Amino acid sequence: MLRLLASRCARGPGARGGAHSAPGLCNAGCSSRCRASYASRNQPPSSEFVARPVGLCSMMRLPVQASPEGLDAAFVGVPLDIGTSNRPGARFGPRRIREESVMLRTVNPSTGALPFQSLMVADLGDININLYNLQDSCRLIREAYQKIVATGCIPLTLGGDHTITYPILQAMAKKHGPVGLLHVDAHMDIADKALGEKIYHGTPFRRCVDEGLLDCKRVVQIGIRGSSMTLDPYSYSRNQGFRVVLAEDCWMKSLVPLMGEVRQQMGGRPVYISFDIDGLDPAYAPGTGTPEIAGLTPSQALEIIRGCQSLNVVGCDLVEVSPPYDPSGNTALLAANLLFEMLCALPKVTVI
Ligand SMILES: [Mn+2]
Repeated sequence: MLRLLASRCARGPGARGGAHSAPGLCNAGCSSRCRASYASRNQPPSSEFVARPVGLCSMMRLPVQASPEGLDAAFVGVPLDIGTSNRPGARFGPRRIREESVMLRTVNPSTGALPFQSLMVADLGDININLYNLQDSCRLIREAYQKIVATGCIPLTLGGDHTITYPILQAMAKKHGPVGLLHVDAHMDIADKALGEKIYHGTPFRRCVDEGLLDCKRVVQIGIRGSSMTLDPYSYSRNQGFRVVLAEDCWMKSLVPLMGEVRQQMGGRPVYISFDIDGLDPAYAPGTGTPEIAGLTPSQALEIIRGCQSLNVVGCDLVEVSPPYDPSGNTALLAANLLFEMLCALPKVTVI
């Protein structure tokens, strides 16, 4: 009877710790009988039994909970955009990404990854930020991430502008020591300051270098392009030991060979993935703050993320989705899918 209920229900044990759910109810409105009948890990509900628009708007319709205790990985929103230099709107990114994530299913037939059979995953909701103070927002983000990673939970972050990666990496380095970084972006984000300010979305990796948060011999920046104020804008990154892969060196190529080299370079030590959606071409991802023409394709993005399988990934983010510039929702849809692919590439995910 229980087996029958489980196979027909297939909603998952959504009630586990659901801070925003009534006891016994998951995001899809599932009864407590479902929880008793199901395996011990959360998973997105099947659209065979639960209509896609049903449920609270969480990432992949996973249960929302306040505590990272007991989780192997968690989606976390950071709705901050006061570090943006041009178009604002990334504060709405996490909600929009969650909305489009309703299309995501449980397994990855392309890679054979079974993330929800391998890991306990939930949505931790959003980090509260101070909309009127960027420094204070960084403190709030750093403190929240220190608590998340202290439990062993791997955060997958829904941004938010790229400023947020700086306090996240502070928390990462506190736990793991200097980390390797796979950074996909149109921009290197290594400016020293703008308008006299040392913290905004153009400086996160400069600040990380200043504070020794990165293992600079294991930093790779992919998709870099666009006009500049100097003819050698790459010198700072290269002088730190970063590998800078320009977008034009990726055009019309598979990035599988590049990722083979990246895996060699990263080895088995901790790696953080920071994916700025503007690394992709604005034809695919127009909803972003600082678009640059002639970027990467979605299939190249998949090659990059899938190429991280087997690495010691300790955290990931997907930043700079700006819904006001994303009328079709395609940018958020792409972001939701890339976050799913990151989940599939985490260590301890079974691959068949
Ligand atoms: Mn960026």
